[in-house]
Amino acid sequence: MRVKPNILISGTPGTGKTTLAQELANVTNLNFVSIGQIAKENELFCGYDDQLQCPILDEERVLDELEEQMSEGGNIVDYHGCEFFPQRWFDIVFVLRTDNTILHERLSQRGYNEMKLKNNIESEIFQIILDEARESYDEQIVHELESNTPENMEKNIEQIVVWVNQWSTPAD
Ligand code: DAT
Repeated sequence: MRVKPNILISGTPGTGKTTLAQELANVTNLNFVSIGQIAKENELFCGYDDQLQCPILDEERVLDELEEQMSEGGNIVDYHGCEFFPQRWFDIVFVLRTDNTILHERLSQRGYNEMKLKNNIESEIFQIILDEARESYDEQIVHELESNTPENMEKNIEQIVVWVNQWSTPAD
């Protein structure tokens, strides 16, 4: 049994996962776990996806790398996918959602080329990650969060902090 919860923050690139997860880690006593960063630091890749134009994660090695830390609890995991994690790892899953025009602007600013932009915007339109989350976890623990404005971000942080505090103090 974990004494602190594990949270998954997922969503299409640019929806605000890293911003939300880092801010949450600052205001709670949970660890920020960036899958991308861990993969980079430990070279946990096994190829390159030409269509999505990003390295392909060596999922098995990522899971091995994180198993012990996840079983201890107290982690906020940031990743633009969710189906390969074991269901037992997470107590709650948030999928951030952003309107197309806003997402387009954020990803253009990030310097994504036309094909990468198009693939990611389409992924958001077809709610690929939300569906993936609903298929991979108990629907009751999967929550869609709007992430268009700083006000959305603030409200999401507030709500998740309340949830974390309630989780840390189980009822009698
Ligand atoms: P991700 O980790 O999902 O790729 P990010 O946290 O890096 O996304 O955010 C991408 C950019 O968008 C970054 O400049 C911060 C901004 N942003 C994210 N969420 C936002 C929100 N709810 N309101 C305004 N700006 C936001």
